[in-house]
Amino acid sequence: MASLASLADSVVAGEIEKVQQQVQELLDEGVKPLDIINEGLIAGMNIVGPRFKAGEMFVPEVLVAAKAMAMGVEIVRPLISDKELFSNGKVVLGTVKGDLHDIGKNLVGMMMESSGLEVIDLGVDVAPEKFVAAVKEHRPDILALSALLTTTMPKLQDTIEAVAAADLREQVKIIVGGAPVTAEYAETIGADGYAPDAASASELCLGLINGR
Ligand code: B1M
Repeated sequence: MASLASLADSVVAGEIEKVQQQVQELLDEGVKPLDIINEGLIAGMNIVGPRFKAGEMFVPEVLVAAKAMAMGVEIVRPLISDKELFSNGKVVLGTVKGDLHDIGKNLVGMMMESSGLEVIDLGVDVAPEKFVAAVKEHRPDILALSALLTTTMPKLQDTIEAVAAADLREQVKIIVGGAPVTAEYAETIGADGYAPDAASASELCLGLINGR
């Protein structure tokens, strides 16, 4: 018989079919959809995040675990409202202009979603004005910018300046990350925060949203 704890274990192991089967079994047993998400699927990703951060799990394993979680969520999703699912806040995320790297950004987005944050992912090669338009449209709590090239790091600053020029800087916290980015650099360009990896990025968002 499936349990929420065994579902979490299946997410960690990246066993997609088992996850789908267990989610269905739990629904048939009458377990609440939101409990399946929070105490089964997300609980699994909450184990993955720290293990990845500690170097005990690697990118391919994290991607498969995230995929397993997403396939489970897909079954339960139609039974839950957005408000219930994404109760912790909203993030607009993207890789800056000129930069096509998205593996790390996608991991960041997955970890954020598994922390109960709604993520609007604008993709790669996102111009400052497109970020500004998204902040106007979606009114996120956090704008999260990724850059993987030393040549595109200046676009982080350009984006922050564009948000300020549009008079939106007070409305949104801006965080930055990506392999060449450092905490010192983030401070120099006026970001509100920096995170070195995907698990820390979602922790940082929750901290900023809750005023910590
Ligand atoms: Co590119 N590339 N690449 N590349 N590439 C690097 C980044 C590079 C370090 C390789 C090298 O030379 N050793 C180098 C950059 C050098 C530099 O600027 N100092 C480089 C280069 C030069 C280039 C090209 C210019 C190569 C060329 O064409 N001459 C070119 C540029 C294209 C462009 O963007 N305009 C290019 C192209 C590509 C591919 C398209 C082939 C491919 C990208 C595929 C894709 O993303 N869909 C690619 C890849 C795969 C890499 C490497 C090998 C791996 C990057 C990766 O996905 N890492 C990379 C070398 C390396 O890192 N070993 C390299 C795994 C990922 C999980 O880690 O992205 O760091 P990472 O994300 C981490 C953290 O950084 C952090 O969390 C993630 C998870 O923990 N993080 C955030 C990321 N974003 C965050 C945002 C946050 C917080 C944390 O808050 C908002």
